[in-house]
Amino acid sequence: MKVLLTCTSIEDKERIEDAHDSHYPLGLAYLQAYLQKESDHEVQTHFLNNVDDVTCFKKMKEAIEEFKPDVVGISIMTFSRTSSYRMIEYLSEHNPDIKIVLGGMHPTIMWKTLLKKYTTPVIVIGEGEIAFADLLKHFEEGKSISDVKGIAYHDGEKIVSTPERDLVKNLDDLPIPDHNIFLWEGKTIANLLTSRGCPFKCNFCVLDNLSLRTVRFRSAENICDEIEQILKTCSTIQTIWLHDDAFMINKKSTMALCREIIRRGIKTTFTCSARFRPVSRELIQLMEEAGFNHVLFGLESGAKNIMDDMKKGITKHHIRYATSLFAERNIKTTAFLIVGLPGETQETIDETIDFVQEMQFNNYLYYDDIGICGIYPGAEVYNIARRRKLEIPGYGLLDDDYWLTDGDVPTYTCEHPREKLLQWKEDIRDAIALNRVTKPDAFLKQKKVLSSAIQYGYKFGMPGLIGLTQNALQTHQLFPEVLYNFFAGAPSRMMPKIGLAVEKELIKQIMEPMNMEQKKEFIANWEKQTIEDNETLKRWQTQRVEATDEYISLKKKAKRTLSVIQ
Ligand code: B12
Ligand code: SF4
Repeated sequence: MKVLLTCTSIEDKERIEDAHDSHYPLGLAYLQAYLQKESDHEVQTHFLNNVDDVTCFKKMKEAIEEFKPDVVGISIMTFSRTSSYRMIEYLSEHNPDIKIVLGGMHPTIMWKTLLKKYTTPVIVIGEGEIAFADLLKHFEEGKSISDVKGIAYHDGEKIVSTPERDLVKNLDDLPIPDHNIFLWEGKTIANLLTSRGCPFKCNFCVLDNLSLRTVRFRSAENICDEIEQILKTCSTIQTIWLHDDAFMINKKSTMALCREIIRRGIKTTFTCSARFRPVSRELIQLMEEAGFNHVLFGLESGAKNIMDDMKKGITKHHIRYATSLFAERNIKTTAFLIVGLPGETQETIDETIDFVQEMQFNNYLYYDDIGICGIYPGAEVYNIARRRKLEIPGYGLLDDDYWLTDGDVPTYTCEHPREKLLQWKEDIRDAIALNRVTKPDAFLKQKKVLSSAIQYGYKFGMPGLIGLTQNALQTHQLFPEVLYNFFAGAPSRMMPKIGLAVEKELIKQIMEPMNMEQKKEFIANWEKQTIEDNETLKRWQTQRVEATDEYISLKKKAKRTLSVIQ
């Protein structure tokens, strides 16, 4: 049979139109590889997430006319669902003989609702490799699909679902995903999964719907075979991104992977998203040796209550401990924040700013963007919003049928209006985003973390910050002293002085366009802020010392209760 696989256009405001270095859907790469190994079907995959819906539609029409598939499989995420709907409608109307199969996160969760709207597709619920191959075999042999596990479809007027299919137990049994479809010479990023699943259930996350909180790891050998294959296929790859649900969740597996990468002499860099626990000095050192140079953390909030309600299983102590360990190595750390999670208030926003700045002071955490809590079906926040009957202008009350409309993924506005959430987002950015440090208000909020920002700038080569620091050193004639301390083996002794010099340079820049009145006001605010900053710095110092003791006792407790992640 001829099988055409695709993932359709992501909604406009979310789409990144740079296909060159974009991430790609590993799910389809797994399906393609599995079908190629386990069947004789002719499979073609089209990656259309990054194009607008007109182009997406045109490319699919051409592919259908040329390839003449018997089956079209569409991978759907919530934010690509509307272009997928258009595809289903087109296929049902113009090519009714082609069988439509849907899979991915959105259909896995919303299969019932989807089948209310569309009668033709068959939906594969959950992991797709084995179920899809089984379904295709039934299609080919003309057999009833009622005994294919893990699917849902229309049987006449009735919507039926078959018994759940077991998750893939041993991930090493799956063939290595087919990266060739998504990689070409010139591409610098490749994607990889070392595990599937996460034992937690954060209130904004949907991932448990697919892997049912069951964590499975690939062997280090199997992963390294894939890495070597990627690097052989595409010589321009510089970084491999690990997209696991929860990479680093098991120290032993992470260390085994690092050791195998080192043993094989694999030469590339790795970026991973990760949790703040479990970590250890030994693990982070091994990661650096293996080539990990960027770790992205889901911090989400720095407020204790929100952290507890979020159910991520992470406390401020874990974060303090992890950031202090990462500060010792040359691994860039980025964190993500979400504004507007349930329970958010002005106090929790202030607490988040304070905590993030404290972390930035220990080891500068860089922030790419700050998200506003979106409501994805399958997440706890969606259930809360549904219960509270969130009103979405133009769409009435939020219920499952909302996802049959073309509406955007709504934000969690049960507790605060969107404008408030946007304002909080801006407040946090003012307090932590380096590119805002030349704005008077943002400067005042950020000045206490300047010296660690400078260290970060030098460590990871940020030209703007380096230039600013060089100028400050020159103007304040600090070069001889810096050199002296460098050769005396105590370069960090100079950091407070360097920080102050940069602060003075920034003050000069900021005050230049101001009139006398504005200058006076700014200086008064600066003085007030400096007194506050000194208090804050003292408090952070005490918290850090206290945190170490508390962390040790927490770790002992965690070992007993959460053996799965230790
Ligand atoms: C890589 C990635 C991206 C990449 C690429 C997306 C892609 N097309 O894969 C990019 C960078 C584009 C991306 C972006 C975003 N992402 Co993203 N992303 C991921 C990530 C980390 C990995 C995806 C992956 O490779 N999974 C592994 C494969 C094996 O699983 P899979 O894709 O689900 O496929 C399996 C099954 O679903 C099924 N299947 C899948 N398709 C099909 C099709 C058929 C026909 C069949 C039969 C079966 C089938 O079989 C596959 C194999 O078992 C996931 C988290 C995760 N670990 O899954 C989030 C995830 C998909 N992203 C998510 C979100 C929310 C986003 C963002 C909106 C985040 C944000 N707020 O900015 C943005 C979107 C905006 C944008 N700018 O594009 C959510 C999606 C929620 C939802 N309901 O759709 C996820 C699940 C993360 C989460 N914690 O909630 N993301
Ligand atoms: S730890 Fe990460 S993957 Fe696990 S539930 Fe929370 S957000 Fe989702």
